[in-house]
Amino acid sequence: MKFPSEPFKIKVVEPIRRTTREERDRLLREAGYNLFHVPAESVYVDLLTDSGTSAMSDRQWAGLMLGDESYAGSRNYYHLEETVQSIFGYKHVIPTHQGRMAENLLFSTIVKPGMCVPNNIHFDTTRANVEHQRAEALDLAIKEAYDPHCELPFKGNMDLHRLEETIHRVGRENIPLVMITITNNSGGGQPVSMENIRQTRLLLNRYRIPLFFDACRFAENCFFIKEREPAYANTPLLTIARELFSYGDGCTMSAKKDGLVNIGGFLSFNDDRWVQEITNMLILVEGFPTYGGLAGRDLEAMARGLEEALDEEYLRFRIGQVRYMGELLEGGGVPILKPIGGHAIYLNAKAFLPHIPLSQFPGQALAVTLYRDYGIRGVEIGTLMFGKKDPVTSRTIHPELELVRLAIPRRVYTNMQMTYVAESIIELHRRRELIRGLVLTHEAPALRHFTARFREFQESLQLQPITA
Ligand code: P61
Repeated sequence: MKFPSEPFKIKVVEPIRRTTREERDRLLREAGYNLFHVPAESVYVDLLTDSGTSAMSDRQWAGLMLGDESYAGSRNYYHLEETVQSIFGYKHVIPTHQGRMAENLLFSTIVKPGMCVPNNIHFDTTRANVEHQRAEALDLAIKEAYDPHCELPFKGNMDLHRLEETIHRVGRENIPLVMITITNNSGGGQPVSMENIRQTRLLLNRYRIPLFFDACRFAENCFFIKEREPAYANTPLLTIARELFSYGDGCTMSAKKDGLVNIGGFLSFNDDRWVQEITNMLILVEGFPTYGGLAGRDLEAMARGLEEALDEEYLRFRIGQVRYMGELLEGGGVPILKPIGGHAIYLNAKAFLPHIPLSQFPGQALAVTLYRDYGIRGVEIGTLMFGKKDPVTSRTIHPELELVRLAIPRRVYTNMQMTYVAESIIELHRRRELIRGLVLTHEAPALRHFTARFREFQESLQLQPITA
């Protein structure tokens, strides 16, 4: 079947309150047209993120009741440790409350000022944590990763040529580790091939540089390997995962994605030299090493979720559901980033709204209209999130892509709700010229997308936008 139906039935339901367009219009005005400030209760289909928004299984919920809340040596920690070792294969397992803490512990231990950390594309928290150590976070994905139309099976791959050039340019002693993000979130949820990972390992062996994975969406990446890399067509997903991680020295993990939990993460690695310093820091900022900022019950849910995430039937449905919505949109003529990735659909706002100049935030205008007209919440990934000020002219430097991400939570929405989303966007696309741009009225110096405020652009009110 092209689009497998749900491999689960629904045991508990969470009613969604329907709102009117008038109500959403008022909420938007109150929120300064910033969707982070709209109450989630007033959203019909919430595609803001796939992080921490998964529905847990009955097996995970049952696991919560087996939570051992002992301060030290909780049995749930041992279950997590055993599960992580069996999938990822690394010696040390350090639980954290979410992914960015794993990043912080790792980088604050091994990255020093002036160093350089290459990645295919850093996610924003990873970049921020590298830069916090006053090191350079360098993105080295293949150049096709930046072309929204180029269809490659493994568009998340590392550019090995540029990686080797970088090693020569900055010196191996200034590269404490190389990271690979699977799947590549900032590049559209695109997978990395086993072959590319193997070649990266071989290259790094020559320079004795450690390789780490940002493993948030590892199960989805493994499914793409099985689907697209012929040598793995008949390999069980767990075997694929074990081989993939065997090429690395460790990983950071936000279990809020492929751990199928609402909170949790970990850092795992082999090197005994780092464990003492990292554990000391963990105790300082998170807690004792057998709970790392989480309750025993959270550890149990995470252990069970990691096992479930590699279930092939689940993944076939999961990847199929994202593809289902993407293909409906494409069929309806809506411009989207290609190929369709593992966890989200990205609307190409520049092509959707060619009449709105970048200075009027077409991505944000599209996200706002989607919410106002249909109760659907996505997130702008474009000028608002990544636009930078030129330090000399103070003009905005626009990022290459202007996108609206529709991230699909795991096991939460039915295909009928996905159909609703696709049909709404197709309808909106037909009357796209009625959508107006936005004028920025307030911005914070850093991570401005969380707190920015806007007003709607009106021809009669040609006030200067503050970014101009
Ligand atoms: C997301 F706007 N992702 O995609 P933590 N690595 C990778 C991630 O995708 C990721 C983390 C590390 C989110 C949540 C999010 O400014 C933002 O458990 C590839 O969230 O700490 C998270 O994992 C960090 C969205 C996070 C944001 C920060 O929606």
